[in-house]
Amino acid sequence: MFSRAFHGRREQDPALPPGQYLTEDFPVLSAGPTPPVSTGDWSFTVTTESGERHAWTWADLMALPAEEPTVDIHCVTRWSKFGTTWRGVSLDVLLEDVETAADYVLVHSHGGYTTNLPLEDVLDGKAWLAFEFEGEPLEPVHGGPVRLLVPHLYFWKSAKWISGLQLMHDDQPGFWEELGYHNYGDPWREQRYDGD
Ligand SMILES: Nc1nc2c(c(=O)[nH]1)N[C@H]1C(S)=C(S)[C@@H](COP(=O)(O)O)O[C@H]1N2
Ligand SMILES: [Mo]
Repeated sequence: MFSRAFHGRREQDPALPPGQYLTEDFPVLSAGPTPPVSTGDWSFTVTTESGERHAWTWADLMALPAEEPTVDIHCVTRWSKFGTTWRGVSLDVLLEDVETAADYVLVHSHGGYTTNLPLEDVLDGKAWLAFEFEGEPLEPVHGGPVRLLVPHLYFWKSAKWISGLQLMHDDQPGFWEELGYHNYGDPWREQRYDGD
């Protein structure tokens, strides 16, 4: 009975960032309609700060070595989901032969969505171009055929329907970052809004 006193206040799950709750669902959060993107006309373009372009088709992407990361995801609207399994190509693989001295990335999506990140946050095994979720092709509402997956930051950085990366010397805010969300978005430091 005495032990109740110690358990009266529920301990925060150490894997759950501050201010988040766990969900088993996979909510859909989109700032606009789902753009029609098919694998047949899919392409991914990296533009460097000097204007050089590198492009991949769906067949190019499929020919690259893929990984199956299992990661926790955290949305700024406070839901988190543990142990999601994806299949995708690491950005390390895609950027391997891209010569750049850029420090920042502006991610572009079909439909006009953008989000910004330091380049180092998409390197060293921290980001993927994901095309499967839990063993199935990624559904269009969740960004299919291909979305960015950057699980260590709030999920708005994981751009759905990704079309390209723009490498830049100077940082430039994306869609939500312009509207007052935090420029970096680390869920462990609860960087939800500008000034957090
Ligand atoms: N292109 C695009 N990517 C996007 C968004 C969007 O509106 N458009 N919403 C972001 C936000 S706020 C979140 S939380 C996640 C939601 O992904 P989901 O709908 O698969 O849960 O996608 C992110 N990527
Ligand atoms: Mo979000």
